[in-house]
Amino acid sequence: MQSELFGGWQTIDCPDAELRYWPNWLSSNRHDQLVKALEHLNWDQSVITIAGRKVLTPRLNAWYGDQYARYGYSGVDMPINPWTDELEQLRDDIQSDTACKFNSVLANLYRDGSDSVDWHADDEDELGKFPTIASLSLGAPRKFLMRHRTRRDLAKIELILEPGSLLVMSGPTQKYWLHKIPKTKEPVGARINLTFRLIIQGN
Ligand SMILES: O=C(O)CCC(=O)C(=O)O
Ligand SMILES: [Mn+2]
Repeated sequence: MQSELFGGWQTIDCPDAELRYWPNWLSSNRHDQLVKALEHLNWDQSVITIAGRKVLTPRLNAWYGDQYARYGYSGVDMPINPWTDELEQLRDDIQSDTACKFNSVLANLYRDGSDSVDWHADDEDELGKFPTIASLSLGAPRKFLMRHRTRRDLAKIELILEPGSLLVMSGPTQKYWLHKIPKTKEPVGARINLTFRLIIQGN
């Protein structure tokens, strides 16, 4: 199912999607330094509205980027924090390895196995029709699931996102597929995920 592409990239063959995975994108030294630095991000637990009910998201998050890059989901308008040195350096490095441009990053902190993100696609209008999302994982490995929105004949895709790995979803992926990080009863430590995005309509 997976084949070497170039450099550290592996393509993940999958209809209606473009997926690239780079298992050890970060060296272990840089990974460990980043974990320490990212603890100090401006973490917040958003209240989202689902089916008219207000609930706390089962994870912490923080939004960083260019000042005009406004972003919202599920009724939350996320306040934007200016780039930190670490996040800006990561953005530059990811831009040069993916040949894609990003103006913002959504950081997620999964404190343990009871934190999660439910089925969704990163398909908000401000990301454009065919968004590229670059997703960097640090800390505990967690399962990442994908399912096609309409094709029941296609099996779910299951990846373990390893610390230091970079997953890039692009092309039609968000239009056709949903993804999630399920809760787990396994004793897992904290995980940080950074999803670099390009917000097209700033105001
Ligand atoms: O934590 C992850 O790997 C995925 C996060 C995610 O899907 C999101 O922030 O939109
Ligand atoms: Mn997502």
